[in-house]
Amino acid sequence: MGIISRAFHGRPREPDAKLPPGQYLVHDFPVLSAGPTPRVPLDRWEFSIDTAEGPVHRWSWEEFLALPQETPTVDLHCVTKWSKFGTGWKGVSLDVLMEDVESAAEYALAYSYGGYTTNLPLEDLLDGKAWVVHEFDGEELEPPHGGPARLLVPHLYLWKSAKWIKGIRLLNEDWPGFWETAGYHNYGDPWREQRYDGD
Ligand SMILES: Nc1nc2c(c(=O)[nH]1)N[C@H]1C(S)=C(S)[C@@H](COP(=O)(O)O)O[C@H]1N2
Ligand SMILES: [Mo]
Repeated sequence: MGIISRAFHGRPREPDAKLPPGQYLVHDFPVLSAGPTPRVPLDRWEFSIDTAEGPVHRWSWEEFLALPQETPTVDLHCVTKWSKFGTGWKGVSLDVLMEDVESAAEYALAYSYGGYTTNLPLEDLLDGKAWVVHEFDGEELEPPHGGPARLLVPHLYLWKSAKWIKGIRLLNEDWPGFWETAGYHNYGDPWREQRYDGD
């Protein structure tokens, strides 16, 4: 008996420990955008870390690509209930981008070309938990999925992973972003099913 019958007679599958409550698995990669896809020419692209007083750091596309790169493989969880396992990315850790930023800020507001914003505690961007990525699955990131570059914060619902990212503003108080002011949960932990305000 070959591989097929072995798979057929295999142990019943365990409930998937990698799937947060209320989520189902997809194998395609849905696109969810609240507006049109902004087109950002690379010679005009820039990414900044800034405070209310102004930019602390700013990188051109070439400068950004010259930073140390990582290739995280992560699971994605969208608040609309699809999850996608084992997605492969390439980009720069927020730990690198924040390396010599002196700030007592506790909050971050990611903002994008096109005007999208999303807020999160600064600590959720640090310690290997977040990246600004520019490649997906070995190819340059397509504009519908946030190219040239998007934020990737896989431990929170995917609306926190701002596409077409332009910068991160460091703040002493929390400023709710686009979906957070529209009734979504302020934090968005998929394991605690924090989908909407009040969850
Ligand atoms: N700039 C921007 N980023 C965004 C969004 C958006 O509308 N604009 N949508 C968010 C939401 S709700 C989700 S689920 C994911 C979808 O990412 P994808 O289109 O690559 O699947 O992007 C997030 N980042
Ligand atoms: Mo979403």
